[in-house]
Amino acid sequence: MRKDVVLITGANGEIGHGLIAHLGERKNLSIVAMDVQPLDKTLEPYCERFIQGDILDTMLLGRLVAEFEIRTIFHLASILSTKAEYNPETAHRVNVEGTLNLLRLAVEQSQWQGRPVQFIYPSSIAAYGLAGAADKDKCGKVTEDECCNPITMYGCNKLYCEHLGQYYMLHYKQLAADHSSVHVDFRCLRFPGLISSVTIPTGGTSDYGPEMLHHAAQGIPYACFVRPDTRLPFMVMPDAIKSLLDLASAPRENLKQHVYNVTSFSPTAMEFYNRVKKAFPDSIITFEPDNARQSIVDTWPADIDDSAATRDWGWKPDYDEDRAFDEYLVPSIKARYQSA
Ligand code: AKB
Repeated sequence: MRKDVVLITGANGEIGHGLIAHLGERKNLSIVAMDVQPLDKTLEPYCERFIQGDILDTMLLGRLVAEFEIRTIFHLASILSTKAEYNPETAHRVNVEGTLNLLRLAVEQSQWQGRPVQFIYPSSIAAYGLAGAADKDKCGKVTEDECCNPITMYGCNKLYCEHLGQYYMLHYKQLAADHSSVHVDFRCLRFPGLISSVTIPTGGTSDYGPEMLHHAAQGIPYACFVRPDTRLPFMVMPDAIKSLLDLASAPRENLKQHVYNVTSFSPTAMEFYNRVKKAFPDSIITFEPDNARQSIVDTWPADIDDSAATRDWGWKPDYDEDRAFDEYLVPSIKARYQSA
């Protein structure tokens, strides 16, 4: 008998870390986790199995079919926006071919099981591409269908994979006689910048928020790489996990679209700085904008419209800006570094 499991790729990443800890605490699911690096020790007790390997390794993914009945795939592994610009072709391979491999695994699993396999995919505000800072000021909240002209490799990859997921769900091998036997239940969230009290992201362009906070808490000086007036949407990790699980448990018939924006609050970098300074008055934070990274952030919207998620599956963040800082980020980050 093969075992019913949830597969989580990118296990050590920011979202993977939070999701595995959350699902693991519930104790009602068997988790198979994958990452290219050894699994973080704190996550080991939550996982039925950890597979250290690359999502580009199709032999490795093929072996999973023999052992497990994968009911849901949370495909979280990716190379983020700044890192992707240093080696765009490698990023394309990981972000696009890796996703393609996981979608094929989902198809194969659904055929073996005779039932749909859920594929939960985090996309990003990087899928947007506004014309620059002036356009950003004018645009206001953008819906899922507006301004999708990404200028980064990561953004292009995310936008394309949103479409790829829909292709696998609706049209995969559409000319084949048994076309209707394929059931990938693809569900996608477009995330804003994420902030966790446990992990620091690596290689993103919205990282100035979490980096500022984690540096300040450790008494390390920080040079913020965007201008003080730069505004971006953010969300704390508990809300990101909640949105993934709420979308996964929404009745399929309620979902009127495949990609949903979710967001929580939209501070400027200066407002973020003020929050951090209030919590850590001795911190040393300067603004030293990096023109190239600033230009990327200038193409990402200042706010996104998540009303479709509210309408279709009742999305509402638990943490507004006050609660995010006062009840989650500041107390847990203080506790984390004081005990370190
Ligand atoms: C990044 O900055 O690349 C990510 C994202 C916005 O998806 N945090």
